[in-house]
Amino acid sequence: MVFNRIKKAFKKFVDTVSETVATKEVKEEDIEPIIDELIISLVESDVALEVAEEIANKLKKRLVGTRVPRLKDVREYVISALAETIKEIVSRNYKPIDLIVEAKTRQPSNPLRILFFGVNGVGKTTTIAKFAYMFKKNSITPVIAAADTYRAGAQEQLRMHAEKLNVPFIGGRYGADPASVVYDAIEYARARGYRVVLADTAGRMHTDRDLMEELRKITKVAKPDYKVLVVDALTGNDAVDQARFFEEAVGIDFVVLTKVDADVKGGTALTIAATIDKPILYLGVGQRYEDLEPFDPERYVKKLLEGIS
Ligand SMILES: Nc1nc2c(ncn2[C@@H]2O[C@H](COP(=O)(O)OP(=O)(O)OP(=O)(O)O)[C@@H](O)[C@H]2O)c(=O)[nH]1
Ligand SMILES: [Mg+2]
Repeated sequence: MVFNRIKKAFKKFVDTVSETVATKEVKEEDIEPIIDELIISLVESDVALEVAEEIANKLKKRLVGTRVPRLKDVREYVISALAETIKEIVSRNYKPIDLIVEAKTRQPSNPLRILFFGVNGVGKTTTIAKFAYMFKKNSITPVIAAADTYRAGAQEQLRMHAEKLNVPFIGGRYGADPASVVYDAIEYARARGYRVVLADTAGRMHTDRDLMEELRKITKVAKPDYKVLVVDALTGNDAVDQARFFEEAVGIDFVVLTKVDADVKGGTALTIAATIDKPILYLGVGQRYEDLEPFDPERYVKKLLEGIS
């Protein structure tokens, strides 16, 4: 995780507040300009304006009227106010789900179905390979359904992962009905006692009505237990629109935020956590199978503010 830009924004805020209110009571007029500056730098770090404003208001409430005696304490106080504020926001919609336990308690006749979708190139297929790896590490072999019958090379890409990971692969011919591919994979899992089906879908723009309708159809047929929106951390503010459209079309159970390792701005996670009432459950932090981390609000805040004190 890099998050350089957003880190800088928070550090500057802490520095300036600490200098300004060294020995006196924190007054609204003292920190107003600093707060305004924070809002701008947050927006420049891919934090949605409404979220930046929420952070600012919460910080103001926490800080104004406080009397802190010594310089060192001011700094500590500001950092902890910041940490509390961010934690509050990222925890708001957070609800952990233990997919391993769920899979293990599943009747083989009723496999756990997880459907992945999102716009083009965000990392869906890679994320599915990472999930397959995670399940295998926990002694659960998933079936992979390659319901991207649309993009040339998509089938081969996922088939290669399945072979490397040694998990069953159910695909379809180019142009085949993606819903039937998922259906076949579920039937395959049922017949052979596999407890998990991971279904990949073609990348689609959230604004493309036909493709969204197709996704709705896949959902109707597959009846997924979990509908997973995959979002690229480098997307910035558009992530909110993506989530809203997919939520409206098919519903979202949780979000996987990918390419966090390449995200120099760092605000997308905050934006998503604050604006979509669905949890981020995993972060993609690289291109290897191991590069999938459970999202944890506490750890996220710690990383975000690391090095600021
Ligand atoms: N650095 C980094 N790269 C990633 C991550 N996840 C995926 N990628 C890369 O992003 C590119 C696209 O990944 P795919 O998994 O093919 O994306 P997709 O959403 O399936 O793409 P379409 O099927 O074309 O819509 C690949 O080069 C991946 O290696 C991640 O967490 N970090
Ligand atoms: Mg793909």
